[in-house]
Amino acid sequence: MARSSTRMKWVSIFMLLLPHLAFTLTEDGLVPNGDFEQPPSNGFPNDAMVEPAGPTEIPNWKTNGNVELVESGQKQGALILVIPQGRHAVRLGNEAEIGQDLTVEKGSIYSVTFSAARTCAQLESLNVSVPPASQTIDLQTLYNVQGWDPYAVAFNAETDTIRLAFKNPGMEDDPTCGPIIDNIALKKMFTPDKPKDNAVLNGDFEEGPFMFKNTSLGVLLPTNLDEETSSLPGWTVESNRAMRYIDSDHYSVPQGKRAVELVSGKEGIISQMVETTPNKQYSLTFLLGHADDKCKQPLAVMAFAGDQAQNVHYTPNSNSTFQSENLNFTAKADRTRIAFYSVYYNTRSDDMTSLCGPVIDDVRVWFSGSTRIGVHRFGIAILALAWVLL
Ligand SMILES: [Ca+2]
Repeated sequence: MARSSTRMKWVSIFMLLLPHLAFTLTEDGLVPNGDFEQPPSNGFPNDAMVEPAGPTEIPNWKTNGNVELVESGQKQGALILVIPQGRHAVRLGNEAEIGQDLTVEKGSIYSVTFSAARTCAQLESLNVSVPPASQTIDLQTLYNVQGWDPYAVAFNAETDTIRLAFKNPGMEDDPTCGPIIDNIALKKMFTPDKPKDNAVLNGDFEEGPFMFKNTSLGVLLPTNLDEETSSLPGWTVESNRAMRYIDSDHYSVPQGKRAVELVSGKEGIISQMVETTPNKQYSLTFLLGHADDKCKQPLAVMAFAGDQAQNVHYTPNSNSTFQSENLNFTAKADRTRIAFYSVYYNTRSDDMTSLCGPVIDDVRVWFSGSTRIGVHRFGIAILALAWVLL
């Protein structure tokens, strides 16, 4: 009784604290006018009664070059422009740039989520920068049939005020053939503590980039060669092609609310360097499943741990959307690389175009020796207990 009332007291203290926690968390999300739905002082270009004299100003943003507010239904030649969210977005012409100054916490890692769509250029790319960091995202690969995708890139805030900028580095014959961007959000990354009995950091993928609740396309994670600056703390996307970060609101996720879908075949490698003790035996365990996104089977991953590699096929099972896998290895050094890629290039069976693949989650690396002793001891304890009870 006393214990339950103490628990109630703690629960009520926690409930009292909740609104304050939520207040701090509201910092994560859309940047000011990050969805470009805020009307310019002279109205949206298509609503204007008279042709505007100069380029339209975009509230909260500074622009450079041919930046245009575009609207859903708007055409470019025979092509209807893709607007990722709401009614408006911006299109960046040749070498055009859009940027915004933001106040952040110096020394923290931030991840920026944004949606991008291609228009008419063949080799479209987008440069995302927070000086001195800068990354060019390849928009050439269409990951899904809707024509746009959310992406996330991370950076380290070296100052309290940063300039977040998006630039089209292209030089096309048609200067308006540039990418469309929309839905720009920022999230301060938090690095989870290293679990006691697991050498993998963020092995359950629960900490990751900002995701919009109403967006069902997941978030693509392009290459991040620097493991310290990752939208997925602990993990590195080593390859040219992206991973898809998925949520349980829109996909099947084996554990918790988030997981990673390997959508780029052998060209999409995700890895982590984990701390190990040389000559000790370890187990790499993980959950392998499907995302419930009509992905055409077979699904399989190649799992690596040090010098061990194993090809694992997903076996469809009507009772579960995932299965548990294990790979044993002996550590050769004090750091061991674990990595995964998809063996096949999969597409959705309904549109035959959207990229998909196997899902991995709950990745763990542990001493296989010590675990066995633990299970053994537990067995003895059960036997002893049974003997006492009898
Ligand atoms: Ca998870």
